[in-house]
This record gives sequence, C-alpha cells and structure tokens, in this order.
Amino acid sequence: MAAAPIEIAIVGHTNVGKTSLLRTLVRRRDFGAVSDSPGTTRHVESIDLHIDGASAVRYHDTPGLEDSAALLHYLKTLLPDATPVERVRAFLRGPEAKAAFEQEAKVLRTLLECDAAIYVIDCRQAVLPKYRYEIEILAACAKPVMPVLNFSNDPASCAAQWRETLTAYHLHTCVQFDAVAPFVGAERQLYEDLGVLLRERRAQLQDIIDELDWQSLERRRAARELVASLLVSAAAMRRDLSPADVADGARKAALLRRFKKDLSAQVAACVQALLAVYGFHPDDAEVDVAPWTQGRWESDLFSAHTLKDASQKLGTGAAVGAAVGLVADVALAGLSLGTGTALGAAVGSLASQGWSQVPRKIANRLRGVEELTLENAVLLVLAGSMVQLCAALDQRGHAALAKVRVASASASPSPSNADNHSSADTSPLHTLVASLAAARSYPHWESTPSTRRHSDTRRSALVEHIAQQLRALAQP
Ligand SMILES: Nc1nc2c(ncn2[C@@H]2O[C@H](COP(=O)(O)OP(=O)(O)OP(=O)(O)O)[C@@H](O)[C@H]2O)c(=O)[nH]1
Ligand SMILES: [Mg+2]
Repeated sequence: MAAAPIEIAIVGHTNVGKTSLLRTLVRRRDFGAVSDSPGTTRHVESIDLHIDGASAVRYHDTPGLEDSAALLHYLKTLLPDATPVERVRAFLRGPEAKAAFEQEAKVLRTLLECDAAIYVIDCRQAVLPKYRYEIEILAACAKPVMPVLNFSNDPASCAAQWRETLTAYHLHTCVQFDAVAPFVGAERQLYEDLGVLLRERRAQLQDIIDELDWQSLERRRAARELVASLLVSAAAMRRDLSPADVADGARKAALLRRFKKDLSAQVAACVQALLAVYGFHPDDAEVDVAPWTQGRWESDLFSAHTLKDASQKLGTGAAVGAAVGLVADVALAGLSLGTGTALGAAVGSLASQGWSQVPRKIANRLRGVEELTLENAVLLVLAGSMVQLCAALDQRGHAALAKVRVASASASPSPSNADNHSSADTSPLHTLVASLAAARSYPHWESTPSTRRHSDTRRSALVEHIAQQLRALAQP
C-alpha cells in the first residue's frame, strides 16, 4: 500500500507569495488566487503533488498571518502553566478563534494537523518585530518549520539578515526561492531540506526528488523533439510557382502571404505544444514570426544534397551515377542557366527511370517553374527563437503572470549572414541549420494539420539528429 501523503501547511505573513510558491511546486498555474493585494487567500485550500499516480505530498495553502503581535500577546494570557502547544489548542477551542483571530485560527488549526510547515518569507522585507512574533507563534505549534526565502532574485533581498534571525530561533535550514523564476535546483533543495526535518519521511522525499528530476529531463526531451520537428518541417516547406504565377505580381504576393501564414501556423502549433509540455496556459507565450521571411525564390535548384541523395538512390547504374556526379560537381562550382539547361537536357532522359528529385527539379527548371522555400536566415532565427523559448519555459515558475515574448530581433546572433555563411560559421546554431539542408528535398516532410504524424523513418532520424544538436544548445 502506498504511504500516506506528507501533509505540509504553507504559512506566512500575508502577500509574501504563499499561493505563488504552491503554484510553482505543483506546476499548476490555475491553483488558487494570486494578487498584489494582501488578504487574497481567505480559506485553507489543499492540493496534492502526485508521483506515479499517487498523492505524495498534500499541500495546504493558508490565509496570511496579519496581526501576530496581538495574537502572541493573547496566547500568553492563556493557561499560564501549560506548554505553548497546549495554549495554541486552548486558543483554537476558545471564542477568539471565531472572532478577532479567525484567519490566524485557520492557519494554526491546519498546521497542527500537518507533518510540517513551509514558512514563506518575503525576503525583500527587513526583519520587523511582527515577523519575529510570527516565528514564535509557529514554534508554539511544535511542528517542524522550514523557512523559504521567497523573492530572493530581488536586488533588495535581505536574505542574510533573515538567515541570522532564523538561526536565532533554531531554524537552521532554509531555502532560497523565487516563485516566479525559480533557480535550477531550488525545488530539489527544498525537498532535501524537508528530508532533514522529517527523517522518517526521507525515503518518500527522495522518491519525489527522483521523479521530479525525471520529469524535468522528460519535459526537455519532449520540447527538443517538438522544436526539431518544427525545424525539419520548416526546412521542408516548398511551393512550386508556375510561370503564370511568377509573371503575375499579385498572384506571387498572395502565394508568399499564404506561405508565411503556413509557417506561422506551424510555429503557433509548436508553441502551444511546448506550453502544454510545461503545463502553462495556451496564451502564456508568443513567438513573432511575421517579420522574418520574404521566402527564398530558388533559381538554383541543383542543391548538392538533392543530387547526392538522387545519386545514392540510383546507385547501381554506373553511367547514371556518373551523370549525376557530374551535375553535382558543376552545381557545387556554381551553375549558370545555360549550363543548367544543357545538363538538365543531358540527364533529363533519366526521368523515365522513376527517380524523383532531380528530374522534377530539372523539369521545373526547364518549364520555368520557381520554388519558394525558407531562407537559411529564417531557419536560423526560428531555431534561435525556439531555443530561447524553451529556456524561458524551463526557468519559468507557474506563479509567473507576465507573458513570455520571444521577438525575432533578439533571437539570432547573425541571421543576415546565414544564407551565404562560410565554413568559418561553426556556431552550433549554424551547424544545426546546415543539418536541416537534408530536409529541403522532401516537401512531404512538412507538418500540416493532416500530416501531423509522420511515419517516414528518414524524417524521424533527422528530427532525432536535430534534437541532439538542440540538446547542446538548450541546456541551462
Ligand atoms: N517577482 C516575484 N513575485 C512574486 C513572487 N512570489 C509572489 N510574487 C507576487 O507577489 C504577489 C503576492 O503573491 P500571492 O501568491 O498572492 O501571495 P500570498 O502570500 O498567497 O498572499 P495572501 O493570500 O494574500 O496572503 C503577487 O503579485 C505575486 O505575483 C516571487 O517569488 N517573485
Ligand atoms: Mg494566497
């Protein structure tokens, strides 16, 4: 039988980020109400952290403590010879628990029923007497208390002063946190420190740590795969434009608009999927693709990769292989229209043998068909933006209220040079974009709503390869 969940009360002064911390710990952006004004949480609200389908921790969010000075004074008037916890119990049975100290009574009643408390501190605040009274009241409940110094990313943090005070009250373990932008490892630290306070629950807490680590790796893996698939899809995008389309400016412009819209839809679908992986709302992030692309009007259709692939497909026929090899060599050296036409004619007869890429391109060339694809610069910016988005989501707490915005301007180190980059461009992003060239020959690798699931093993292999490259880029 699964062990009973560890019961933890989240307590502290009003407006210090208790509900926010809980949102982040259970990765539920929709839990409770969060606002800038004090007294937002009025009732105890509970939520479970599930591990392997079972409740591992039951958290209880509580209203903020407000008048600790008056409550501490009142507690001291009760049962002079009793222990502090007996006085707390007497208070909870008495009339004031339903009158002047109704909110505080909810907090203390909850704490007495829990295994431990997480005491949330807004460490931008100086250690005022009212906070010291709060600590004394919590200590009177005779439960392990773990302080969490929230807002510790803030430059005004008084964390050192708080640590000193907490030590004076025998609270030697405390965790620095920021519910909006948690540090890497802060959550792990919190559960490890709870294990120090709750020794008999240590194995259970270690299971939680292991599971959270695994979930975090899994989220990153899933995110990389989504981004890799988007990039492969974007690189594969290709539209053929007939000579009539090319000649008609309005038709050409409309096709270009449509092309951009298709790209935007793919990016939006990927962003939605990423937000779902990280447990955020669909409107929590925005990636702006509109300004990036004018498309790439391909006049040189003889890409080295296409030819290499065709040559591999042809394989056996020596004469054919030689012909394609010749085209590849010339293409790499730069192909003039005249040469292209001549070579196209030279290998045109191969079309009848059923190999797809080169004949189609040559046929297009001869028929005056243009192909619209994405520039490498666009792919570079897209890759940079998605890496940036993944890093932002990875670092984001579920208490964050502001939208993540990834703007194209800051997304790429040097998008303008990407199309004619030299061998000196060896940055991981450039290398990644170079790997995407393999997708350019396979327009059916594009993800459209009807082809979301691809069964092509070569596409899957390229997605995996790109995901590996993203791994090196995206690790915080
Ligand atoms: N930057 C930053 N803002 C935070 C953090 N924690 C909470 N906030 C903000 O602080 C305000 C109060 O947060 P709540 O979570 O409502 O605080 P609370 O302690 O539950 O408040 P009550 O329920 O009223 O006692 C909100 O505006 C939060 O967005 C944090 O770690 N960093
Ligand atoms: Mg609250």
